[in-house]
Amino acid sequence: MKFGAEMMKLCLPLVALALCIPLSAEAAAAIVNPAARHSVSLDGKWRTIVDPYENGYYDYRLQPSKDGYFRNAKPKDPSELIEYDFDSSPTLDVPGDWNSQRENLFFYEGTVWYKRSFDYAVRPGARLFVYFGAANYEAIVYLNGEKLGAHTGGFTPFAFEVTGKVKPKDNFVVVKVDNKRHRDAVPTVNTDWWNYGGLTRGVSLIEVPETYVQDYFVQLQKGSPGTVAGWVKLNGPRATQRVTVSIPEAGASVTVSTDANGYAALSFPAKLTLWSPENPKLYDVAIAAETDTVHESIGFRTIETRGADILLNGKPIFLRGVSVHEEAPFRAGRAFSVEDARTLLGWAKEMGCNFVRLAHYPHNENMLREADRMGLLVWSESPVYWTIDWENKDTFANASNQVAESVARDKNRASIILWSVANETPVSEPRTAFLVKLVEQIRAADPTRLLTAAMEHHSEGATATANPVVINDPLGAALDVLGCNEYIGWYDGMPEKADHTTWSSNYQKPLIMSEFGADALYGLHGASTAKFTEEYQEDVFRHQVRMLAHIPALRGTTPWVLMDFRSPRRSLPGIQDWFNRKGLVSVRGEKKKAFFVMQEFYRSKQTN
Ligand code: GCB
Repeated sequence: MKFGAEMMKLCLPLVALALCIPLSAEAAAAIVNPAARHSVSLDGKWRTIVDPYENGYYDYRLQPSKDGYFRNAKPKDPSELIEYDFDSSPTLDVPGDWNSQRENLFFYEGTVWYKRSFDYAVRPGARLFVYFGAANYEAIVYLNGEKLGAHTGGFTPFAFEVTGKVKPKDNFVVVKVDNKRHRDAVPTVNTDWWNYGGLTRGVSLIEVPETYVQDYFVQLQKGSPGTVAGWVKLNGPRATQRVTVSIPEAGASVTVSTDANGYAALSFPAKLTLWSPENPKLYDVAIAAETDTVHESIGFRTIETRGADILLNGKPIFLRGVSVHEEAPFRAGRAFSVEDARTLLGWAKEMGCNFVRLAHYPHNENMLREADRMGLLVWSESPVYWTIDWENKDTFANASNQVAESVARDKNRASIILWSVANETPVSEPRTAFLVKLVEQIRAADPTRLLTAAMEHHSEGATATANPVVINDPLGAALDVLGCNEYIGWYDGMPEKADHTTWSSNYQKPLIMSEFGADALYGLHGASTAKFTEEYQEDVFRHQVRMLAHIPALRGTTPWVLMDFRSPRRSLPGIQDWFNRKGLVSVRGEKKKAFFVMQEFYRSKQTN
């Protein structure tokens, strides 16, 4: 697809739909690249009230109350009855999930109210936003007792404008965070990971000029290593301005004029050192409008497919990957920090990876920024997992909004080469229609990257000595790269079954084996036939790599999973203790035997 001016005209309404206009009317457009803005962190200790009956939201007739906890009320005299008090309530750390911070919240799913006070003098003529990296799952945000808006979806950022609402002294922001699971939500009620609730990523106040650079897309035009293409979008009363986008180190720049909507497409030639795992070169890119300038470190690379090949910067590449959950190393809980990201991605590099699959939802921004710096290619995934309510329009709108927010946040990350729309969704017409719509939405918003999904496989007529598997999921027709999860040797027979399994595909497309693996408790040793031992897991991996080596279209592997992670589905005492143990590394960073099988396999693949 050509990403020129014509293309821009065609896809502008879709881009606007996908990137600029949030579906939740109450949520302001998120601010991209928050780290580059003038901001004040609201991270730290927030006062919290646990509210399982939502007593602070509904009255006793279950009607929304005018005097909910968001008022942060105090008795004016001792005769006044107020049955809550933030300032004498316990605190929780933000960012952070509540489950791993307080023992009695370990299994808690419901509402927790968060409150934090602050002073802030907005500079004259500036605008102020309160920005949330993520809140799982539903958040209603109030400032000084008034509702600002609401947001749904646990893994993407959102912001509300508070210009004119913030006083120089004594403001309070209250957030009702609710992580109850719902059948029609995204994800739905059933997942194999912990439903960590809370303000799981950072919160900040972000100040911008009255007309500011709201968003921009600056990447190489698809298949054109010498052309930077994209767009810029201003927000504010001075919509029409001249905007210069430059890459000073490369001596390349372009000046464009934004239209009445603050929008301008851009395209300019540039001689750039291309970003790759071997040389993750990032350039300082300046987006300079007349009223605002933003800088960002951006890498430039191309990604395409040709038949069953994946071409990075025009050259075939094998994706030596691993799947990763957003689980914090050493402490367990939702990961969020730069250190968490460096540790997890560092282990992946040690295994020999040039690629990570960030499953099963958009990870925190630090993971993507570090992947950009460390030279790891990324598969970024939507939380459309297992049995979503495919025929429900609201469910689609919710998934579509979460995907739009994820693409909006990360579209300038060189590391991301694949957007994945779903994981292991059962084939049906409504499901395929739902996912194809998501694929089309992402292609319109980001024509530069490849689309994939982790699909299931089905064997066609297995016998004791032959197990022919055909990849024939109809979704494959809409994707660029096929992802396939299989558990031969764990849920599906014994490890040896891999020896007589053969793979074929209805599509002439690259295949990534996006999951395979087995549980093992680090330090549990025994026979290679005994489940949960390191030896069993190692044996599964040995048989797997032999099988994988014979799949003609295989262009990548992301075994399940880098590190053990918490899951309420995994209760086995003494072994699982609420952890999925398929990690190649324990939560303490101890490497299991299978880690070294993958390391050896990746050494053999290290030709690129
Ligand atoms: C899968 C899922 C993944 C699970 C894994 C398992 O197929 O995609 O989310 O955690 O299997 O361990 O069963």
